[in-house]
Amino acid sequence: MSLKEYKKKRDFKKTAEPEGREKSGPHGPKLIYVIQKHNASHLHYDLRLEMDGVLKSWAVPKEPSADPTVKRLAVAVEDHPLGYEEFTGTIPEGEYGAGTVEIWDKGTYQLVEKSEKAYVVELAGKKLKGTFYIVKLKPGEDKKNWLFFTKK
Ligand SMILES: [Mn+2]
Repeated sequence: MSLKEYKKKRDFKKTAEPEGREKSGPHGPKLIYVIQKHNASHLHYDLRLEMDGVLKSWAVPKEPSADPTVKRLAVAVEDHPLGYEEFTGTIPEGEYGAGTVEIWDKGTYQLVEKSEKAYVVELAGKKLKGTFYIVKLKPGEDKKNWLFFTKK
């Protein structure tokens, strides 16, 4: 887990996004869960889960769903710093991710299971609640594509 890629992509003199610090310990007694609606060149939803001192992140091209018949593609992106869960506003034109960011859902979560190819989490948000799965589409390959869904 590292913020190197996050920092490399951004000019903190131009964007109001948090510069962030590497942290080793947990942020608080409960792990952070957030989904930010990011209206950039393509509208998407950024799913972020606190893990090992950073926010592990996936970009979900379509609105996440509490409907167990709906599975969403979730593309792994760079780790974001703790504190990013509070960020809303506009990333200026010409900067990485230019566009608006708002909170779509926010809360805490519990990690139920974690492996190379899947995370099982218990989300306690306002829109999404209960057991959700983030499953790698092609286990074994270095692919960024995961699926994000719940079950009955
Ligand atoms: Mn984004």
